[in-house]
Amino acid sequence: MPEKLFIDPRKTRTPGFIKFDPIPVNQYRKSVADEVSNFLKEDLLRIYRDMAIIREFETMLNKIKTTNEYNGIAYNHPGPAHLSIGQEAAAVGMAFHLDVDDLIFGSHRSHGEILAKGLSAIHRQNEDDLFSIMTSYMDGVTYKVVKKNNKGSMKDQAVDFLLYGTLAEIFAKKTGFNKGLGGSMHAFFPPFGIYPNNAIVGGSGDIAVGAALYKKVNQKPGIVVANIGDASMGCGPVWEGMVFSAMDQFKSLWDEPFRGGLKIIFNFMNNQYGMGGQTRGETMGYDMLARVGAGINPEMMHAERIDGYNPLAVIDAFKRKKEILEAKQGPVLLDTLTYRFSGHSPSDASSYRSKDEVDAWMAVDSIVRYKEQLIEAGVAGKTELQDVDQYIKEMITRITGLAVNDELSPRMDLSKEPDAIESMMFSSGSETSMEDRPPGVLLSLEDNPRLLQLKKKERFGLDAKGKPFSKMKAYQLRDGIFEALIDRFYKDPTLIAYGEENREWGGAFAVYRGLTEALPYNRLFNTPISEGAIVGTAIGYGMCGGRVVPEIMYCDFLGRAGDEVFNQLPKWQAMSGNILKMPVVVRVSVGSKYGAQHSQDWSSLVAHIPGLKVVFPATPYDAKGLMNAALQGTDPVVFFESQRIYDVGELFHKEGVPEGYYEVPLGEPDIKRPGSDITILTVGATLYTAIEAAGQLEQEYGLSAEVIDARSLVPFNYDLVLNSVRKTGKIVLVSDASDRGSFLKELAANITSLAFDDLDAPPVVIGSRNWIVPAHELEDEYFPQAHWILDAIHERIVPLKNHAILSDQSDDKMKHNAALGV
Ligand SMILES: Cc1ncc(C[n+]2csc(CCOP(=O)(O)OP(=O)(O)O)c2C)c(N)n1
Ligand SMILES: [Mg+2]
Repeated sequence: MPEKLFIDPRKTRTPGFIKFDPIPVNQYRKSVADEVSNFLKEDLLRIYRDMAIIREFETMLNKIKTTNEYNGIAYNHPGPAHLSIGQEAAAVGMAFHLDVDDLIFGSHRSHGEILAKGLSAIHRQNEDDLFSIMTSYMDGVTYKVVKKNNKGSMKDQAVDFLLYGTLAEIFAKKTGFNKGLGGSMHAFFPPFGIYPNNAIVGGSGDIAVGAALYKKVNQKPGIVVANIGDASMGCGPVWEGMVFSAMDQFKSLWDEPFRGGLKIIFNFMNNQYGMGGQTRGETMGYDMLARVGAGINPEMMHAERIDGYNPLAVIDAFKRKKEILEAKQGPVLLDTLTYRFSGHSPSDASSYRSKDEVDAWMAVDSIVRYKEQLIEAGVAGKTELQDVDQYIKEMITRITGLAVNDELSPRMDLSKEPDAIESMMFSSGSETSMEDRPPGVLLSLEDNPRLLQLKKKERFGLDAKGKPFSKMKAYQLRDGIFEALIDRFYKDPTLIAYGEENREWGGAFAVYRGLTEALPYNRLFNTPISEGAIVGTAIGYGMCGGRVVPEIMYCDFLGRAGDEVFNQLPKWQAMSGNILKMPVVVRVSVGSKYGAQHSQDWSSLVAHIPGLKVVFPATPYDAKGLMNAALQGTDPVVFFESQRIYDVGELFHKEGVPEGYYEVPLGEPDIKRPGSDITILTVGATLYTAIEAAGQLEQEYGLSAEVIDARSLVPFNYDLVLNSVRKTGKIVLVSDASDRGSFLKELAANITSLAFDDLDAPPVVIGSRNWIVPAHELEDEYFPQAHWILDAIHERIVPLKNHAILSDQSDDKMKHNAALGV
């Protein structure tokens, strides 16, 4: 099925010009007096109240950070507090028109946005809904503290609840919105549409796009706003997120009702500084941030610079931009101009800017100016607004008192509950489907051309005489992954898969052949070459409640998705206090033949990161069973697949690969060849190297080797391996990962500790060389070979009679190489 667009050389080679439309800059100049007839009085007052609440909240934190005291309440907060004093109008203006279903994502400086969106959500919800949210969220733990100390209306209590939940979270209290595991830079509260804030600059730039994708694919109401700083414009995830969000296919190839632009606003909270670097005039060259929209799509992302010092200008812009999104014309870029009076953090000496500059912005302080306008327009009197200020001070004082109180607001006691964080690293769910509705498919399963082909294949790879079937005839490892995936696509309507060349191409290495015919674009699509956004959007999609399989074409490209894989995917379940789930299975194909940047096995790097499950199947039976288990779970799984064995048949599971559904549990190694004299534990494709070595050991030296396939790196149940070592007293561990720092060293160290008395010699680890991967023709000198295993056994475990050494596997060689750093 070729692509739909015919690329006509005559048309594409025609001369012309690219034309840009003007990008509006600060076009809204109205004041309260101009708008008084267009707003309810209570709304105009609410704008003031919300800005003043944020100002007082941040002022309180600033005092606590700098003087350890606020209104007579003493407290020491050693953690971070990136304050947004000065930026209140931008936050409140952003939230004013957002519904509860509209989601915001943010940054390290997002307290103001949390409060603004929360206050807007409280305003929009009825008392019953608020009561139900507060009593059910974390079993009402947060609400209990608030309720005791506020006997006011449900809405009043809800405001206390918002302030308290946020502040307790900032102070790392168990009663905070994320049980204190998120803290200042990551606090969030999904029931009010407040999604993760991210301490990695630009981290929300692609995750938020995934949330918008979730809404589009699953037809959920609402838009998504990524509140990110101006300096994040220099970050890869932000660019990748914008490019991904503007893909032509949304408007051209996706079927109704999925067709149309993503409903996302990249709202750059442009306070004109990074930490101290000026984003205009120093660290970037865009002159005006809004200009960048012109580089993304012909609509120029409907980019605009707006005056974030006038809340009415921001409200006006969000109203107009929301309409654009609802008309499916997104994405949108807003350059919301603002300024922070506070330092980057309270310890900031502001050496990078002049006092004159700060004074000039303070002179146009949006809260002071708006207050004057309310009075000038006759909306409120001076004393009425003073009363509001007084009320807010009392409220923040009351909330601060509650949050610093260690009895009412305890911290997690890890000496009494040592497993508290441990138990939150994974959600460990088992969900056949993330939502109950029919899946969108184009074909019945019975008619799928690949499944029909597979019916003719041999599901056990050896014939009656033990001879392997031809590659054409044998059911292959790639078929196992395909069968698991297509099965889940027909069970879980939220499941989507995407990556580079996933559709017509059939996915990397033909794993997805047969899916294009079965699935509409909204469930299987090609992405830009944006590995960061491929994983980052999947994270956003997963945390919103969908199941997703992003694909990384070569393991070597994982580096491009480094932040997403190392910092985002593994952490949000625990950092949310287990509020979020992350049913994301990242398929990573491990290459060979293509040299230094296409052939590395980085499974060890991934296994090092807490919060990820890591599997590496080596047989068709395990590939299907492990993929089924990964897809049934609710945790992030990095699923490694070796290109060298995509076409192997099933050589171990005598009954063949079942046509029906079964799971191979994550974390359970498997004996692939029983033996009694020595154990060989393998990861991934080295299973076959070890089987070859085991054959030679038996034939040439009369040694019986037990070969165990690890199958998973994380989790890992040691029992099977320990039983084997108890029997053999010897173990060799083999994987294609580079030897230095390989995950095998972790396994070896633990086996030494757990089975010390059973071992005749220390475990021996064999990995690839600590080199660049050379050309295919030289690969045998790089990847572990069967004779390396024999040489290592001979040199380091037990001498093999008359053995001729072909490679140097001695301790001396290892020591020599370590000294050289290779
Ligand atoms: C990836 C990354 N690099 C650097 C930092 C350190 N850092 C924290 S905030 C910040 C400046 C961010 O500026 P901007 O995005 O404009 O947001 P603002 O602080 O102005 O709100 C930097 C460099 C970080 N947290 N993450
Ligand atoms: Mg900034």
